[in-house]
Amino acid sequence: MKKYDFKKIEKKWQKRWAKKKVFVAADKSKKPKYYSLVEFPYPSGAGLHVGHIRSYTALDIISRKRRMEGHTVLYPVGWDAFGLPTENYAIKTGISPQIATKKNTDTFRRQLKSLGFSFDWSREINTTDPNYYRWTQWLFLQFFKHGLAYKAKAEINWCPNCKIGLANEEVVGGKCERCGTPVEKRQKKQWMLKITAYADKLLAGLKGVDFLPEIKTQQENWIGRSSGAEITFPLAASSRMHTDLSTDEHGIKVFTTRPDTLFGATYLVLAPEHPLLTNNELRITNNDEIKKYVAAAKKKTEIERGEGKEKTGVELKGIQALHPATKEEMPIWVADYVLGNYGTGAIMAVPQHDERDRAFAEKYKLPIVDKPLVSWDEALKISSGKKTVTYKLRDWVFSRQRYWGEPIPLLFCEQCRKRVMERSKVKRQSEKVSEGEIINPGWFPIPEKELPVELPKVKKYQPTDTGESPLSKIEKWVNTKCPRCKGSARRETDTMPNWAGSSWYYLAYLMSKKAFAGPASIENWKLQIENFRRWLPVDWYNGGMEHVTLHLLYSRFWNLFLHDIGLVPVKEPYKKRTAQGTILAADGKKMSKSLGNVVNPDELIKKFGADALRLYEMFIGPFDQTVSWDPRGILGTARFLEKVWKIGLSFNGRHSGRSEESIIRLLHKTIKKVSEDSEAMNFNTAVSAMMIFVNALGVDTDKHESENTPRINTDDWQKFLRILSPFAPHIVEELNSKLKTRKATLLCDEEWPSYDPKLIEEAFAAFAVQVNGRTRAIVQVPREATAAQAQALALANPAVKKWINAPPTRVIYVAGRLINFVLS
Ligand code: ANZ
Ligand code: ZN
Repeated sequence: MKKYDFKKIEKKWQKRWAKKKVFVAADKSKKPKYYSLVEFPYPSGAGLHVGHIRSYTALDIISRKRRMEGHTVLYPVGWDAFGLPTENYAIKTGISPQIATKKNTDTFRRQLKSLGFSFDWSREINTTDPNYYRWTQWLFLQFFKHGLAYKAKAEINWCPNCKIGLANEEVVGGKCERCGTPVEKRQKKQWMLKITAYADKLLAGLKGVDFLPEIKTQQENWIGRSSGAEITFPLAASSRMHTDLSTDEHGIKVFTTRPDTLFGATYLVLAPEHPLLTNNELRITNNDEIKKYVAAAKKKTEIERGEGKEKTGVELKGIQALHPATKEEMPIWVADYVLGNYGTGAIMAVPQHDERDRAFAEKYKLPIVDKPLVSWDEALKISSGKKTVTYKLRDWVFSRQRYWGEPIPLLFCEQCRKRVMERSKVKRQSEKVSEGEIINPGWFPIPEKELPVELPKVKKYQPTDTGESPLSKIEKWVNTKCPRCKGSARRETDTMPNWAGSSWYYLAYLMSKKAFAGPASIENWKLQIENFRRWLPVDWYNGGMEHVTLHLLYSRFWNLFLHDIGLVPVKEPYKKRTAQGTILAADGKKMSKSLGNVVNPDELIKKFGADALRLYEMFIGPFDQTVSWDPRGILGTARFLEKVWKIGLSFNGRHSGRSEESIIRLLHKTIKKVSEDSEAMNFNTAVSAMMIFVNALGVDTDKHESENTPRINTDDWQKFLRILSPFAPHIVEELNSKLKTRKATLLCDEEWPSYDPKLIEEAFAAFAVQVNGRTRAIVQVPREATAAQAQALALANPAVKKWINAPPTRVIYVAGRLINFVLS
């Protein structure tokens, strides 16, 4: 018998699919469209991870199934290639990120191709390709022009030893990942994207999409909308140096979600960042103590402050606030559990109702009172407060002082800054000045026709000592001409964060090759809208749970904005979003190079074949759960494929008779199960249903094929191959091509089989048979049996018979379930 030579078979069919362009998605087709999307990989030096394969196989199964169901399917892939590891590698080795990226993407591409995924490779993209980032830059400029990009001071993580700004993931336990020096917070002017302007739209959009419930919850919590009220507590007159200032001016505004607890408020707490602390109009007498406390608080992270075990604080001596209702004096404290960038940066403390306030009051012996609640209306009338809404969501810091990112396509002109400032006072006037230029005086977009602003070659990838990006050292690149006054200007040297390119990649896949490589302009973009209309929204998007608060939110934000300015036809880019669970190493730890527990897919493919690996990754456990890799697990799926191979070879066009009745029933049951389980992402149970089916065919793999009597005919067997095909696409193509009775078509082009619901019903029904209400036996009765026939069968059962010592006076009969013989 011919051996199952997966190496040859898999290569052969991968070549044939590519040659026939079966997975190239036609923009124009009468069939309904289906857009499947997986998070495109970051091409790291480590190569493809088994986690990638889990996600990509899952949507490959869906995509292949959809094709068989009659859709034109788009399942694209590309490279999210800007990012830290490549940059750090360049800093260490001097090898340019461009060269490292080319090498890594070549490896990834080879690996993905060896798995037989039905990707449309003709649409491959790479975020570091200047053609790609020309558009990333152009899209950024749309945000800028509409006033949604602004430069402001933001906190960065600063390593005083390496003298560079660190990304959050490079800070481990408060220390620099490379050198272990404690990281400091520094204020630096950064470009920000105003995602907070879209907080409500991002929330509202969740109502109409089919995201996993936990994904919706995480997005909602991240946005963190709280409705409450702002209440002003005036300062006691004695607090002020100059009594002529109005009370309002020096009142403390707090944000509360519980205005009804107003009467229980006994003291106020300010965040260390609160401006009142540095107001020298006030008679604060312990300024030194406060300064010390504030300095210490600034070293802590927001998380340490919020979740710190022991709350600390310092009282502001010499000043008092007044309760707006009782006019009683209230102490004012500064404490770092109150955050400067949330609400108003000040709270009214209600130890009676709030646990944190109670703990703090007990520690510092502050008054705790027991007061009734009042209605919101009443509270708001007393304090003339107003209802407000706050969000946890912060604007998105959109610049980094690093090399390996998209240059931010702006320049600064000092001469023009003054002109813009004047013009914004006189309200815009005739010369066209965009919103972005007004809120960022002196900053101008690089003219569209000069895009992309390409990354210049540098000698050193290390950020400068001052924390500026290495680009700032290339004077020739930095110095440019102002497009307005033609005077000298300087380019922005910050680059975009890792998240930029992935914010719109689902659109990039849809752009025509010509437009993609062409100039960035509104005209060129608008030519793409027909394609956007054809393919959007993405029908099914699968990715990691770790990306649902950042990437998923960011890309929804970009899309909502682009929709608002008429550049995309849909509000929400993704109709459905699911997530796969993590695959841990066999030891239950995260797979990592340093622990030496990483599974190498190349080796597995070499030893067992891509089909066995794909199947194992689906069989490993429930798709949404964390699972541990079992090194022996793949043996099981490999053995299953050997059986399939053996049965498949036994068909020489000879089984044209009827399949065995029980096999037909099981086949239809299996079709139903695989269809439904795949849609519910229960791939593991779909695989096990197919294993059960193959076992039922009862092939003894030790016997020669001619010794096994076939119990299934060719057509039914081919139906089975069709449902297996999205899971193990290569072996089924080979076996299908051997079915001599059929014309040589590709199996992946065939129809997804349907099942006959009548054949799925169980042939027998299990009746509980009772005598005088006590169950004596469970009896299998054919479904087609009449009531009389069923009763006869039940009476014939020895376990029942022995209790029947007289003719029953009455029989209670519940079809398909119960027969009760009542004897009197
Ligand atoms: C009085 C009160 C009484 C409060 C009570 C809560 C319970 P969320 O739901 O997260 O929005 N708060 C306001 N600003 C804060 C800040 N900058 N840092 C830390 N805490 C702050 O929480 C809103 C509540 O958190 C607000 O309502 C305020 O405490 C506190 F029984 O006011 B509350
Ligand atoms: Zn100028």
